[in-house]
Amino acid sequence: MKRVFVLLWLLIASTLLHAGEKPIAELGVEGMTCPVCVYTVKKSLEKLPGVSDVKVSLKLKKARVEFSDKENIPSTEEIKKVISDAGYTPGSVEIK
Ligand SMILES: [Cu+2]
Repeated sequence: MKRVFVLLWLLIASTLLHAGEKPIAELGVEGMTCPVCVYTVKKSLEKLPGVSDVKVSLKLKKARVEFSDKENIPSTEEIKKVISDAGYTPGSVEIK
């Protein structure tokens, strides 16, 4: 009986720990030269399904895309396509 409680507690604890965890994609973006480029890339990435937040750094040549749930993350190819369609060169995409 005690063991059941321990297992149940572990289950609840892990659910709570992962509740605030959102999937994130980090990618390189080459070719941005000014704040308008940053805005264009940001707006393009925001059109991907399930996106909850986008941050783009001109200095780091990187974009960070946060998704609202783990089930509907676009593929790295889809993410790269958005960047190239916007007129920029996508670098490697890392999904965390
Ligand atoms: Cu620009």
